[in-house]
Amino acid sequence: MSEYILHNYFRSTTSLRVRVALNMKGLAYEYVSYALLDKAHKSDAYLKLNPQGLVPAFEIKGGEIKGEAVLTQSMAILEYLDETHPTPPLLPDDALGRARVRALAQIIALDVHPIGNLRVLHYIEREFGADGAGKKAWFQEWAHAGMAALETRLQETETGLFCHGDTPTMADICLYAQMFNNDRFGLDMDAYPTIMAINHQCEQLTAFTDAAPLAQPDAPKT
Ligand SMILES: N[C@@H](CCC(=O)N[C@@H](CS)C(=O)NCC(=O)O)C(=O)O
Repeated sequence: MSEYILHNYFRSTTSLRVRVALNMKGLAYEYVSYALLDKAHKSDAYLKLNPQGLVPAFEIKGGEIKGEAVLTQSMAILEYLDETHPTPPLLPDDALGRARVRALAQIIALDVHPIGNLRVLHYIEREFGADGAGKKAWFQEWAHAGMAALETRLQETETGLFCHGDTPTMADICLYAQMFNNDRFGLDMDAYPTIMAINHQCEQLTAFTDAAPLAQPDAPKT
């Protein structure tokens, strides 16, 4: 039995972040899928793991010595994995660098991702009558705001092949994951060449591509 269980869903980009980090750290885990469209993440059993009713949840079965725990919130899980398995690091070793990487990651994780979430889209549909085009316009408004700010920040000298230097950090993990949402909503990325170049670098790494939605066991077979 694996020490770790990831409660997640193939298309969930917050889950994808955790999958990349686990792959980078070389940690095996059990994959448990929750079909979001079937509301599997709203079952009583899942709400005991994460009362927010959102994936992912990360279960640690460390036995008597390490104890057992369920972690929620993908960015907190990433920080936990980095603290407990420091190699390779997901954050730079200097405080200013860490602040920069966290800020880049949070442009996506805090300011862009939440507005495209299923429950938010369902709400604007239900309460304000937003149709497919309306939901797309809603997503694109906020995603462009975030991508434009990120592209500007990536002009800073600290940027290398990746968001911060030449090795991937949690900022790259968030960037790579968000690209799948951008793609689903047809976001035009022409104005963001640095983001595209960094995403291309991520696509060269199996830790990233093995975490991609279509590489997961619950993805539809084509
Ligand atoms: N801030 C949370 C967000 C988690 C989240 O929004 N998960 C999405 C999938 S990417 C979800 O469970 N959505 C289900 C819903 O909206 O009902 C995190 O980073 O873990």
